[in-house]
Amino acid sequence: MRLFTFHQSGSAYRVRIALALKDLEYEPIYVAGGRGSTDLMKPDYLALNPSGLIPTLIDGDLALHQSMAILEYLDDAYPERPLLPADPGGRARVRAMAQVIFADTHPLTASRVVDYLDGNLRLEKDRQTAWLKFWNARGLSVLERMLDDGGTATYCHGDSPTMADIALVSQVFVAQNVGVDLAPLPRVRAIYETCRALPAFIAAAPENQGDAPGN
Ligand SMILES: N[C@@H](CCC(=O)N[C@@H](CS)C(=O)NCC(=O)O)C(=O)O
Repeated sequence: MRLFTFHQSGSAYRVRIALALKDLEYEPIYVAGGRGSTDLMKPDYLALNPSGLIPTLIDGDLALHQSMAILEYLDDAYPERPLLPADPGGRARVRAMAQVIFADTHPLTASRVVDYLDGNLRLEKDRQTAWLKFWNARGLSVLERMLDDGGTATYCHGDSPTMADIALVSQVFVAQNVGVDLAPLPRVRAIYETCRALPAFIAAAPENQGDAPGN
């Protein structure tokens, strides 16, 4: 497999964690992502990923994009060490937590949104930061409430990491980058610390990628 990735991309981080949890080997292809990047709009890349976003996973003849779809694909194609629980209720709970981050939170904090606030709407820097802090904190506080419903144990759902933990860790990374105060989110913080100590999460961590500064 090959993964188009950028160390600072929260969405690529999700896929790196899933691949590492499943012990699947891949070749990273480092793409300059983030604000001002033009690599993602080149025709060759758009043919693989029509959104022009990171990540894209190549598995054989398949070019897969959208991180949630990639996580679901990996679980279907490589079912060992599942990212979803077996029971329908548990699967729905984990998917709901993942969607709070993937659908309701991350899109509002993506670099292209900030580019628009900055370049098109000319919003001052401190207001851009306020926007980022607000949506990050709001999404993570929804997760904090969901973690209080009795289904949580060592991880977001039970005693092995799932898609929900992948979502939580990837968004805490984004939130920390913009200085969100995590003090009011004790459950989120505890699960983040537990996950970050696991070998798969260490291997996938932004600072441990080949394109991270100093590597
Ligand atoms: N919904 C997409 C979001 C992907 C996404 O926003 N990727 C960001 C990096 S985290 C990106 O490529 N940013 C470059 C840009 O916005 O131009 C997914 O889950 O894969």
